[in-house]
Amino acid sequence: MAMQKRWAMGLFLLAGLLAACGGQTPSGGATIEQMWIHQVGTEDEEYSPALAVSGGKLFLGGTIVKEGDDPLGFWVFDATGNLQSHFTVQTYEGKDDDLEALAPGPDGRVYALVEETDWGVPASDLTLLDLDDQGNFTRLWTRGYSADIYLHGEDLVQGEDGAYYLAGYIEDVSGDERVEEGLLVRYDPATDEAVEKNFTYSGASGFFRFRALAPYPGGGVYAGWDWETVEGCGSSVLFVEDINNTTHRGIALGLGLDGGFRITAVAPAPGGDLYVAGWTPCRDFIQAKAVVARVKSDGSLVWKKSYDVPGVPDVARALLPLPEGQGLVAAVTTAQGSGEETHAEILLVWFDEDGNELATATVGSSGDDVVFDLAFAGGTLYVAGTTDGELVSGEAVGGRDLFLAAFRLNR
Ligand SMILES: [Ca+2]
Ligand SMILES: [Ca+2]
Ligand SMILES: [Ca+2]
Repeated sequence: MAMQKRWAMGLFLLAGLLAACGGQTPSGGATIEQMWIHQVGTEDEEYSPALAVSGGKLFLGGTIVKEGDDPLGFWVFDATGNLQSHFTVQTYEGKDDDLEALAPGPDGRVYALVEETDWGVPASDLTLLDLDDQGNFTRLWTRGYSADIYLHGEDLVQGEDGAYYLAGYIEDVSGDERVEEGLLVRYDPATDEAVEKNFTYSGASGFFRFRALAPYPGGGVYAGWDWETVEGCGSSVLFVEDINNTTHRGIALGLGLDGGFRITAVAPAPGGDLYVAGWTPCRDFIQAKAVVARVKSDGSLVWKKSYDVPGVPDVARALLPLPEGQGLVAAVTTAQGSGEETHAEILLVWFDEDGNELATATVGSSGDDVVFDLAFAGGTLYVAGTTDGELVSGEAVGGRDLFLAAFRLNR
């Protein structure tokens, strides 16, 4: 009886959420079926998770906030969810490490994009690590700046040309006004050479930040960036065919209409189109509604879906295009409950290529559950995020933790 009541309450909340989102109940029998979930961490706070699959192993990493230097924490699982190894990494004595992104590397290793902040200078460097499943690492590339300049990493992908592209921005507080410039780097492991580019809009001053990358056909990347000047704020996409040949297109400009759009993810869609995700309006995060869209390379809209609970931020954070015309999965952090009981919850949405919802699933505890990253391997969808609740009975570790969940997509 108690079980039935709890289940009914869950359905009621889910129905309320979908109604609030303006969503429709998916039909056609497709499901997103949870296979397993693990909550990992330490007694300290973990945040900023990233996920990569390499050599059949799942690398879940994040930042551990401790007294003194913040190390990186990694938990490596096999494909069925058995923990294989756990280790911490401190790249440099006296600095705080922040994990920004992971990408599959050669021979079952991963590449990790890490910010190293030295609060004594103060400044932060950006570094690219080559890391194995036991915590051994080498530095592939590091960029340091002088005092009052902070480098921020946001995304890392391998291009079809074999090179790795990393993106973020340079925050400069050394002058009277804070300035931020986009930073894009191409690192070629075959030659160990890195090419760096700084980006702003034609001399305008303000904030320009790369947020998301996806491979461009044949080499290069699609680079989603956001901007903020006295005139307003918004996002668009650069088509970086090679690091010296960049075309700017107004891909994301219309997605938030006059409220402006903040891009968080970009992914290739069939026929040269793009999937994009993010939130709007760009100057009011508390009111944010999540947006997932497909656009053509000329910027015109193919379809757009919004998810919104009024008064709380809803953010579409990650996109995963599926192989063989199976559509894509989007991960949204939204709200569950009401009033003082409101807490963050994760909504996974499986779309077909035309933007129809095939299936949805929620992941969450009674605490705040936030999604950061998605991966797909061997027909299984993997989801990484943070929780300050108890996602798995008996497995909670303490404070905010990381989680990794596996799902089967049935159609
Ligand atoms: Ca909202
Ligand atoms: Ca929750
Ligand atoms: Ca913890």
